[in-house]
Amino acid sequence: MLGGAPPNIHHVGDVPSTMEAAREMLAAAKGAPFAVLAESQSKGRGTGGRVWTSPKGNLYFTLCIPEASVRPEITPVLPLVTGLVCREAIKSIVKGADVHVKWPNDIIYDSKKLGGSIVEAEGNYLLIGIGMNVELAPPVTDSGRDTTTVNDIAAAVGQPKVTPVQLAEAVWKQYFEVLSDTTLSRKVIVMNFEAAMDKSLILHRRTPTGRDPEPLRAVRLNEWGHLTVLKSDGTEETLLTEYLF
Ligand code: BT5
Repeated sequence: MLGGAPPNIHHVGDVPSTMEAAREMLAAAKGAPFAVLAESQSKGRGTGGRVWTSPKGNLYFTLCIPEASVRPEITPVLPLVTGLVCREAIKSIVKGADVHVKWPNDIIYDSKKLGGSIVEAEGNYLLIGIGMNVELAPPVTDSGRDTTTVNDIAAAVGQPKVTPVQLAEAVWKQYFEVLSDTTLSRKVIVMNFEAAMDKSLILHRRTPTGRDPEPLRAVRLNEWGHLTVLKSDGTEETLLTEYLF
């Protein structure tokens, strides 16, 4: 039923974070899906309290989905769904875009970070926060990897520039298509994510002060979407909650 819903996107200017802007709109939405798209954020955030640098020109989007529209089987892998949806949204606009994902929540192009997502729950809603660099690639201020933009991809494949509004509408469309597809099992989502991962990336565990020097490589995902990595001593380890640069 949600599959064909036209995008209900509230456009706002500068906000601290679209996550909080969306929270303030939940009561008025009365259980219907909606989204917030901001021009810029003064306190954009990533996971674990990290900063999401949010100048004007990029996409800052929070999609608010009634919890009841997400099959319980899918809920544990929503970060993976979100990465796949963002990848498809970019590919639907920039034909031939060679975009990849990095476990659990990053969008990658040319080994650089293009975007990321966070999933939060509030009342009867799931809040899917998505940041994608469209025009500007902000320098990272911590140990994160280099950054890139959707319009770097467009330039590389000789296609017109993309706007945050175009991308937001494509994310909306793809997200509800995925949620309405009742044949899409958790296993298939995990397989699709694994197939879209850039396994050539050198990964590092995040530590409270930076990043662990040991280089890791993604090997495979299990049915819950947990990543097994290859360590420098040749042994493997399955990560449950660690986040990686
Ligand atoms: C993420 O966190 O990648 C999730 C980012 C979610 C941002 C969206 S914007 C709309 C909504 N409203 C919000 O306030 N947030 C969401 P994480 O995996 O923890 O990555 C954070 C790390 O990415 C930082 O520590 C930096 O290294 C790097 N980073 C920060 N800003 C970046 C940017 N604009 N582009 C690429 N990398 C960035």
